[in-house]
Amino acid sequence: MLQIRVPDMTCSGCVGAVTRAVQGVDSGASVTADLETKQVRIESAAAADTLAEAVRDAGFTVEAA
Ligand SMILES: [Cu+2]
Repeated sequence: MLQIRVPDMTCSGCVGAVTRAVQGVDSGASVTADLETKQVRIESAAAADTLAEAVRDAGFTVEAA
């Protein structure tokens, strides 16, 4: 499980983009996002660095949760 904070995630479209980025790395990953707290919880066997990089590549900021 990876918990990150994505401060520039502002709407459900952003959540969708983050989810697609993560699932581009691991199609079986599950992503739970909270727009209030900007917290994103990722259930995946993929490496944390790889997942974070994919979210960054999609144009988002990734911070420690
Ligand atoms: Cu958005």
